[in-house]
Amino acid sequence: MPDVYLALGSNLGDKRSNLVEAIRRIGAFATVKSVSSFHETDPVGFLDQDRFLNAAVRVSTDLTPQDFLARLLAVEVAMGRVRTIPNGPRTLDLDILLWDSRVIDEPGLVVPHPRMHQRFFVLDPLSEIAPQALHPVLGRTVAQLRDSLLNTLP
Ligand code: PH2
Ligand code: MG
Ligand code: MG
Repeated sequence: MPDVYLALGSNLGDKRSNLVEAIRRIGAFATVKSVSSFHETDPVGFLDQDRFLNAAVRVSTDLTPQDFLARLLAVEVAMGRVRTIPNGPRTLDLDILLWDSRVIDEPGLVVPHPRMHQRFFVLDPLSEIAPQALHPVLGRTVAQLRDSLLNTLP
C-alpha cells in the first residue's frame, strides 16, 4: 500500500480536539502509521485570524487518491468546515501532500501539494515523521526543503 502524507490544520474552536478527532475519523478508512507533534503556527496568507495548530500524518490506504480525497473532504464538512474567505479561518483543513512518488494533476487534486515546499507550517511537522521522503517533482527530501525554506525566512 502507498505511503500517503497529509497536512492537518485548525484555527477555530478547540484546535487540539479538532486534530485528534480528525485523525480518529481518518482511521476509519485508512491506517494511520505515524503522527507528528502539534505545532502552533502564525497564520500565513490571510493574517487577520487566530493562530493555527498544524500537524502531519502518514497513512496507508487501498483507496484511490480521488476516493481518499472525497473521504477527507467529507471529514472536513462533518467537522463543521465552512468555506468563506480563501486561506481564512477553518475548524479543519486536510490536505494531501504526497502520495508515494506519484504526480497527479487534475481539477481539485494536485499532488504533491503545489505549495507544500513554501510552507514552513507544513514542512516542519512533516520533517518530524518523513525527513527522507522525496518530493517527486523537486527531487529533494522533505528535510532539505524544510532547511532551505528556513534559511529564506526572516
Ligand atoms: N492554512 C492555510 C493558510 N494559512 N497558516 C497556517 N499557519 N497554517 C495553516 O494550516 C494555514 C495557514 C490554507 O490552507
Ligand atoms: Mg490547506
Ligand atoms: Mg485544503
